[in-house]
Amino acid sequence: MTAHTPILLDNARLAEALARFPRQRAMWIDGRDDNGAGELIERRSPAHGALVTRVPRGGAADADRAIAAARKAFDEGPWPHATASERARVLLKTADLVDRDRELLALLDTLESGKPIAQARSEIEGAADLWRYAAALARGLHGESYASLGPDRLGFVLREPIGVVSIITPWNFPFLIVSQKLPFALAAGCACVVKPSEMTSASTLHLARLLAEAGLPDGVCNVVTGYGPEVGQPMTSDERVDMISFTGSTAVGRAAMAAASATLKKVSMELGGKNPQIVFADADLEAALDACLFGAYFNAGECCNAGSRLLLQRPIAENFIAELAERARKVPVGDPLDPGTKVGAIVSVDHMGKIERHVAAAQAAGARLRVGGERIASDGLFMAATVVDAVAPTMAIAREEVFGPVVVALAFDTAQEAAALANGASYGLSASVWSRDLDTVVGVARKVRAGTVWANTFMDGAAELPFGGYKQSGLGRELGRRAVEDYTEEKTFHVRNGPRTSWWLVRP
Ligand code: TXE
Repeated sequence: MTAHTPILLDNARLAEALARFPRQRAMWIDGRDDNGAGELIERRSPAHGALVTRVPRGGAADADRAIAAARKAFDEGPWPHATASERARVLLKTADLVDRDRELLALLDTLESGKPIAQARSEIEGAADLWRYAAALARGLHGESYASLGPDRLGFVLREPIGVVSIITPWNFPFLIVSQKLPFALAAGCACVVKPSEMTSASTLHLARLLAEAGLPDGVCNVVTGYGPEVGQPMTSDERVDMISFTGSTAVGRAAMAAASATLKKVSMELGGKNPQIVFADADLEAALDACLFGAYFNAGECCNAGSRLLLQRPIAENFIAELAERARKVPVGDPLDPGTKVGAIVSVDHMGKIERHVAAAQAAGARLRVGGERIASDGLFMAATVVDAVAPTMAIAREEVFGPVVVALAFDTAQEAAALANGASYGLSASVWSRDLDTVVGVARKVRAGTVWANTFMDGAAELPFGGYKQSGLGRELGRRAVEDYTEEKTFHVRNGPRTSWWLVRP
C-alpha cells in the first residue's frame, strides 16, 4: 500500500479566511443577541486546528426562553396570519441575502466542518435555491373545498401552520440541512427554535441575522447553540413545541421521538443510511466507476446519502474494485480552503476514531483492505480514501453507517440476489441501479426499499423531489411540493346554510 504524501496546509490562506468574520457569535432569541449563561463552546478547524468560532453553551434555560419567544410569536404575532405574499417576500429576500453572503457562509461551513470550499460554495448556492422554492410553495399552499355535500352544506379543509417547530440539525451539511427545513416551516407560518450541531453553529447563527434583516418578525426564528442533551432534549420534550424536525443519527432520532411521544408531537426524521450502488455487468462501467468514487468520498463520506455499499455483479466485480482502488489512491484529499480539494478533513478526533475502529473491526472479521484505511500525515484530521472488500453481508461494516471515506464491496450473481442484498440493511434511504437494460433497472428499482432510487446516476437532487427514508432511515419526507404542507395541521371547517334539520323534534 502506497503511503500518501503528507498534506501541507496554507497558513496564509487560513489567516486571510479567519480575518473575514468575528471569532465569537451570540445566540439569537426573540430578535436579539443572547449570550446565555456566559459559558462558551470553542470550535477549531478539524483541518488546521485553529480556533474558528466560540458560541454560547446554551442550556435548558436558554431553550426555555427561545421556546417561549417562539410560542408568543406564534400565538400573538403577525407571522402566522401574514399573507402568503408577505411570507414569500421575506423568504425571497433571505435567499438574496444568502447569495450576498455566500462566501462568508461557505467559509464558516468549511472551517467548522472541514469540507472543501468549492463544495461549500455550491451548497450555499443550493440552499438559496431552497429558500426560493419555499417562497414559491408558500404562494401555492391551499386547502380543499367540497360543494358536493348537499345544497345546505359546504365543507372546507383548512391548512393552518402547525405551531412551534423545533429544528435540530447535524454537522455534515450545516447550512444546507437547515435550509431543507426552516424556509418550509416559515412558509407555512410556523415559529421555530433551531439548534445546530455544537460543532457547526456559525452559519445558522448568521442565517438568523439574515432573516431579521429580511424583515422576519422577532421571535419567529430563534437559534440556541449547545449540546444535544442540554439544549436538544428540552426542545424535543417541551409541551409548547408542536413538531420536531430532526436530522442526525438513528439512535438520537429514536430518543427524540420517544421524548416527543409524551406530548404527541408530530415528528419528521431524516436519519442514517447504508446506501447500495448496484452495478450490473452490462452497465456503462466508466460512468458507474466515477459515480461510485463520488458516492463514496463526497463530503469525506460524512453523508447520509453516501453510496457506502457497492453491490457488484460477479463477472465485473474484481476488475471494478481494482480500478476503483486505483482511482481512490488519487482522490485529491487536502486543505479544505484549497479550491482544488475534493475531500477535506474528518469532522472530529472522536469521529476519526469511530471510522478507524470500523475498518479495524472489519479486518479482524476477515474483510480485506484494498486501499486506504489510514490517516494521512498532517496537522489536521485527514483520512485516505478507503476500499474494503471480501465483505460478508453479516459483518458490521456491511450493515452499519461508517460515515467516513470508506466503501465496502460485495458481489452478487442475479438481480434477485442484488435486491435482497440491497434490502439486507435496516436502513432504506437511497440506492442506485446501474445497467443498460431497462428491465433490470426498473425491476430492481421497484424491489429496493429506499426513499430514493437513482438509475444510472448517483446523488442527483432537486428541490421538487421529496427526500427521506424507508425503514430506520427516517420518517416523513422533506422537499418536494408537499414540503410546506408538512408543517401544517388540517382543520375541517363545516358550514351549514339555511335552517338545520332537527335531531328529532318536529319543527313548528
Ligand atoms: O449525530 P447526533 P452525531 C450519523 C453518523 C454519525 C453519527 C453520530 O453515523 O457518525 O450519526 O453523529 C443533537 N436530544 N449522522 O453525533 O448525535 C446534536 O447536538 C436532541 C447521520 O453528530 O445524532 C445535533 O444537533 N438532540 C446524519 C443533532 O442532534 C440531540 C448526520 C445530530 O447529532 C440529542 C449526522 C438529544 N438527546 C450524523 N443528542 C445524517 N442523517 O445525515 C444530540 N442531539
